Parts: sequence; C-alpha cells; structure tokens
Amino acid sequence: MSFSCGIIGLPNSGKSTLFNALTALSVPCQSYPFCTIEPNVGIVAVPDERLKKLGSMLKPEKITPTTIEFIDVAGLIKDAHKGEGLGNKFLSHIRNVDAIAHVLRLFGTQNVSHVYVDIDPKRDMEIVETEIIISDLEIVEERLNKIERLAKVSKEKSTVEWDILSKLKATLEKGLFIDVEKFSENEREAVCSFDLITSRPIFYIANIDEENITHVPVDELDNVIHLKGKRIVYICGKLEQDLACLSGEERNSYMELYGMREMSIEKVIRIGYEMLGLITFYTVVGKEMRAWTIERNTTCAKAAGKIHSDMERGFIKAEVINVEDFVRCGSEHVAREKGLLRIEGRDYIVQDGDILHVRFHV
Ligand SMILES: Nc1nc2c(ncn2[C@@H]2O[C@H](COP(=O)(O)OP(=O)(O)OP(=O)(O)O)[C@@H](O)[C@H]2O)c(=O)[nH]1
Ligand SMILES: [Mg+2]
Repeated sequence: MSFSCGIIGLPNSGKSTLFNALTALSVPCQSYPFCTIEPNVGIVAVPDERLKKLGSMLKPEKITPTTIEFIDVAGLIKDAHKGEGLGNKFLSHIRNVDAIAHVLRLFGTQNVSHVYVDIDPKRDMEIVETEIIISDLEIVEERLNKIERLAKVSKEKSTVEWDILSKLKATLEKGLFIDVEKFSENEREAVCSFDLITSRPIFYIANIDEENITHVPVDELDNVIHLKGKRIVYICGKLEQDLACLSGEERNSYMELYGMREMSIEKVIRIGYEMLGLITFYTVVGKEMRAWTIERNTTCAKAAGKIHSDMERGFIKAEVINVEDFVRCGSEHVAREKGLLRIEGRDYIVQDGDILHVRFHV
C-alpha cells in the first residue's frame, strides 16, 4: 500500500494546481473558489536515482518504483463546521492519510481573488487549522457520547478509550493539535485509530508567485512555522503544473531558466520521508526490480513481510548489500569477491538503500 498525503487549505490557495504539479495529472483548477467538490486522488512514482542506476546496471524487464498517493479535497473556510462553503464533511476523505500538506497562498490577487481579500498566510493558516480542530472535536465528542450511552445500559465505568478521548478533547478544546508522542505506546494505536486529522504529521506548502521562484521571502511566516516545530516548502504551483507535463529535456531547460534545482515532487517526498521516518529498500526477484518503502528501524523479517507474508513467516536469512556499493562494484561477481554481500538474520535492522535477497521456507 502507498503512503498517502492529504492536501488542505483555503479555496483558491492552489491545492488542485499543486496536486497537478505533484502528480502530473490535470484536474480542473479555476479562478473561482470551490472549484474542487469531489476529491481528486493521484498515485505517483517516487523519483529514485538509485533505482535508475541499479536499473541501468542490471537491465531488468520490469522496474517497479515505490509510490505515494495524494488526495486533493475541497477548500475549507471560516465556520465550515457550521456549514459555510462546502462544510467540513469532505474531510472524511483525508482522515486516514499518513501526512497532511497544508497549502498557504502567497501568490498575488491580480487574476485570482482571495476569499478573505488580501494575502495573509498566517491568518489563513489559523482559519483552516481552527476548522480541522473543530472537525476532530466533533468526532471525539460523538465517540464520547456513544460510550456514555453504552455505559448507561451496561452500567460499566469509564473505559481506557473514554480516558484517551477525554485527553484528546481537552487538547483540542485548547486549540492545539494532537501530539501522538505524548501518549504511551499502548495508547498510541487507539489515538491513531480515531482518524483525527490533527494527529497526523503536518507540513506546509507556501504557494508562491512565478517572480518569487528564486527569491523566496524568509519572513514572519517562516518563524511562525519553525516555532510550531514544523517544516515549510516554497513552491510555485502554477509554474510547476506546466512543467510537470513537459518531457524531461524541455523541463530541464525551463528549470535552468527559473533557477530551479528540483521539482516540487522531490522536495515534498523528501520532507514526507524525513517527517515520517521512512526509508527505501530494494529487491531483485526474477525479472523484476522493485523499490519498497518502510519505516526506519524495521527488522529484516518484517521488511520481508512487506514483500509477502510467507517471506516473514518462513524467513531464514537475507543476503544484503547497499545499492551504492553494488553499483560501484558493477556486478554481483565483483561484490561477492570484495565480500560486500552480507548474510543477515531476522532481527537485522534494514538500512536505507539496502538490496535484500530473502531466503525463506514455508
Ligand atoms: N499566479 C499564480 N496563480 C496560481 C498559482 N497556483 C494556483 N493559481 C491559480 O489560482 C486559481 C485557483 O487554483 P486551484 O488550484 O483551483 O485552487 P484550489 O485551492 O484547488 O481551490 P478550490 O478547489 O476552489 O478549493 C487558479 O486560477 C490557478 O491557476 C500560483 O502559484 N501562481
Ligand atoms: Mg481545488
């Protein structure tokens, strides 16, 4: 299953434009608010230089990259919880994502109006975040009410779930996001199971004007976000949407023209991987070479389980080599001669860039 990222923000902040830039799709983006009604879902291959290098060395019939899923939903406005705009029910489409990207509008109002007239990303951020907090609070309260109703019938006293929900309610009522780390390991699973948007890792995408591409303003917004302990990337959604549809060569010459080192998809994936503690490992089985995404500190047996549950169940050992070492050797033969291929057991912690060859028996 792909890792997933939900995109939130005010109407006309450029969410769908960024979605197109990230996925190279072309969903409608219009200068009027609430252009998106139904969610847009796109799955993108994670750009991977190491997989490319390995591919040109081994020339397999099939190369399967790891993927990431983006979900673009409608815009939120002030009092969405009271039904303003398109309300807040559509948030259900991004309740179980792995991460949230919050788009903040920095591009001007020359051709596209702003729902609150002027450009003020800090104010916009507060409006959207208040609405997500209220929406999560609604879920928590609904659940608490249900437990209380059941408790009346069964005469049971408060449950562990009730205690956790009460803590979540208190946090949200203070206007704060949920910090999953503050809960014990046992509680964490329950906290995540409530599908609260504010319990997901969040980062910000500042959508800037074309003119600002090389001159990114490091201003008050940067400070606000760093104080929150969060990360922000500056992207020109409109320009990148156009670039995403071009062929590689054409795109590179435009990128040079605009002084861009990389496309936003690469920035966004890097932040996502860092934020979620994800790494990539590789397999070459038969004619297929494949990249896999796992969480850092995953054991070899668990990583094998990602490929197939039989591999975890019947795990014997794995032959492991780092992709960079392997490419440097130029062939398996040389890698073996140099003793770079290691045998690891089920508890070995898989490292970023490992190529795994799993031996198993069921
Ligand atoms: N100049 C400029 N215009 C942009 C940029 N990003 C988006 N726009 C324009 O802003 C308008 C709104 O963009 P959308 O991507 O539809 O915005 P949205 O956040 O998805 O809006 P809703 O679906 O209505 O919530 C479109 O006309 C875009 O072309 C940008 O980086 N620069
Ligand atoms: Mg949209």
